[in-house]
Amino acid sequence: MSVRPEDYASRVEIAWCPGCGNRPILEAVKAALVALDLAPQRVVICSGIGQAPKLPHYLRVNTFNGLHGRELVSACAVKMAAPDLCVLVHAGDGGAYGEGGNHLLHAIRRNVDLTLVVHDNKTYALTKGQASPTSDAVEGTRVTVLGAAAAPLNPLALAISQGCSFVARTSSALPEHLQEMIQAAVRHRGFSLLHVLQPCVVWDRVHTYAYYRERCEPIGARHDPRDARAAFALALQDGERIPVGIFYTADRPVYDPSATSGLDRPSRELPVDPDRVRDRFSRFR
Ligand SMILES: Cc1ncc(C[n+]2csc(CCOP(=O)(O)OP(=O)(O)O)c2C)c(N)n1
Repeated sequence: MSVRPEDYASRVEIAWCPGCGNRPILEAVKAALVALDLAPQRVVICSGIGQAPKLPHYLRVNTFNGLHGRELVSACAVKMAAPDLCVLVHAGDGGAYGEGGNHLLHAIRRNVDLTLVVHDNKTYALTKGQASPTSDAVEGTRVTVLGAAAAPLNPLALAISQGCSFVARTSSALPEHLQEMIQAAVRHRGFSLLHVLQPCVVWDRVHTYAYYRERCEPIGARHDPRDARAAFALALQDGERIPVGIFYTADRPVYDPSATSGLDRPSRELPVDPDRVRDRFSRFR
């Protein structure tokens, strides 16, 4: 049986602004999962708090909606308990690189087999436009009126420096490329970081769809994504052109806690004793 787009149709009304850069990401995720023939039952999308983390609400899919910046924590737990499921994480640049920065480092280090899609609108959109870890000049925001005081983080250089086993960049302004990159990230075995440059139509008047369409440039065929130094240099590239595509891939052992947990099966397959669970929870009453 092949999977159809209707299988992912959710009845939840979309609360994002018209033209929001999250919308093309939602469409591309749906198209990618259908193209990969992944039934919704096989997919879990974890997210936290923010505009980007609303994405799984708009798909008929398994979801865990947790705390801001802790989306990787729940995703790692899901993957440990049910390694056969396809796990994605959707986070804003604030959640992924600010509040959740610590978790990102350790997910990279462990090489947990999941895909983190970061919706980079260069602002804390849900809380009304404060500077985020990737803000450069925050023009148009009524909150951070003097602009960002600190230099922006370079998430791709950071991830490559830590040996992240898949690092790619794309944009909401390039829907076909976006879908292609999501498919590649999901297919990769190990931790995938997909950085998506997206406009925020309310709080940022600079980084529009046209801005990204004019500047994004596919990485040339001469780049070898297995070459960490070349990937790092590409990630540091500064200027008018924004390289998009796969920066870096590496074959690294995937995190497998079964070797040290003493369990012979994923915890999802272990029998559950309801009395014991009730007893555990009663301690927190
Ligand atoms: C630990 C914690 N810090 C701060 C907040 C407040 N807060 C909720 S959403 C948000 C901004 C989200 O920005 P981002 O993660 O970039 O996602 P976006 O809304 O831009 O998609 C903030 C600061 C929170 N809920 N929890």
